[in-house]
Amino acid sequence: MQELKQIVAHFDIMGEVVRIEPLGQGLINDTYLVTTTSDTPDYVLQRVNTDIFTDIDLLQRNIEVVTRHIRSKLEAQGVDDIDRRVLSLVRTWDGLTYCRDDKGKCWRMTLFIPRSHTVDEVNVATSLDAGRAFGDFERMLIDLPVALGETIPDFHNMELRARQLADAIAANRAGRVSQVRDLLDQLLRHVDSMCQAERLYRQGVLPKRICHCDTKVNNMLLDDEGKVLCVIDLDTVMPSFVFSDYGDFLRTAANEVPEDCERLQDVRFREDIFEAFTTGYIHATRSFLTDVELEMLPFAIQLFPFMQSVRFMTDYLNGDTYYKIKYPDHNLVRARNQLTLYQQVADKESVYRFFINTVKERRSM
Ligand code: GN1
Ligand code: MG
Repeated sequence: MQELKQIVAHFDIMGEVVRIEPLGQGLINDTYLVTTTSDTPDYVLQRVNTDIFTDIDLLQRNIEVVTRHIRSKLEAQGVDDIDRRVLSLVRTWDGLTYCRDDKGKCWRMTLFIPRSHTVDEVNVATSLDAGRAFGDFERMLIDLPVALGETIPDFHNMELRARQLADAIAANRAGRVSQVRDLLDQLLRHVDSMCQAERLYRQGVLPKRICHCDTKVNNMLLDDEGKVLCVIDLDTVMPSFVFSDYGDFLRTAANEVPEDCERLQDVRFREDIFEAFTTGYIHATRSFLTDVELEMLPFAIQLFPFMQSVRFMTDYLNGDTYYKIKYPDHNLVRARNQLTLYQQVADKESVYRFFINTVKERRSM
């Protein structure tokens, strides 16, 4: 606590720090809630994992540009309560959006949005709201006047993830390859078809847009009534296929169980959540999504559990260097869970497409 207090002292915050405690379940950064005396705002303090986000200046600049743009849109629309609808970065006494501690670690702060919470599960109503929220997020950024950098280059590039898996198999750093042959065979069988989007991009058929790229359920803040206030965790906001946002939300939200549930028989893709999220998302994005993007949304439903399975598997083979784990086989359990989810959605493309077309053609929602 004393060390964390010293870090907070670099930032221009209001009030006296009363308490600092861990917040959330992120797999990458370390996050804390900084509570101050009762009449002043509370804050979120985060240590940025710079092994993963190697260019902190680019990262913070992206977030600054995006939050400023969204804020000005909300102001223009006359939205109430703007401080609860977009993140606010806190500056250091030197006017920067992050600081380095004496060990070289990078820290940043945002205002804690009062009367807000995150959840790990959603219902139909929240999924409809979430579709709108992530769709609106893309829509608000469609006219961003400056180009954003890729905070993790090729983050959702399936060809890259496939190469990383192949490298991990070849290096066999943790000596685990022989134990997971069955799973690897299943993944490798589908890798090529899962790399369709990159091929279409090279042919100029599929665009990239500014996407959130981590549209997990717990990256939305909800108010006391369960309504979405805003989306958070903006580290991966960058140019990508819209599939990133559509597919990643359904990967977590529509899975009946968490991504690390060991009981594979309980993994189930919830069609009610799919329908609700799709309705909200298409409603918010149909003014700009191209026919190819719409046509390929069912592909995105498959791609994200598949890619996540590949990423967890790669980390497992590399000896768990990327994702935080709680026990030795944690990444393997996650990889199996995600592969199971992929298998469930893989042969349902026509069912999903039918629903998507119905929503697209509906006049109002
Ligand atoms: C990571 O840290 P968190 O939980 O928001 C990861 C996502 C994965 C997710 C899997 C930068 O996100 O891409 O989908 O774990 N973020 C990064 O749970 O790799
Ligand atoms: Mg997160």
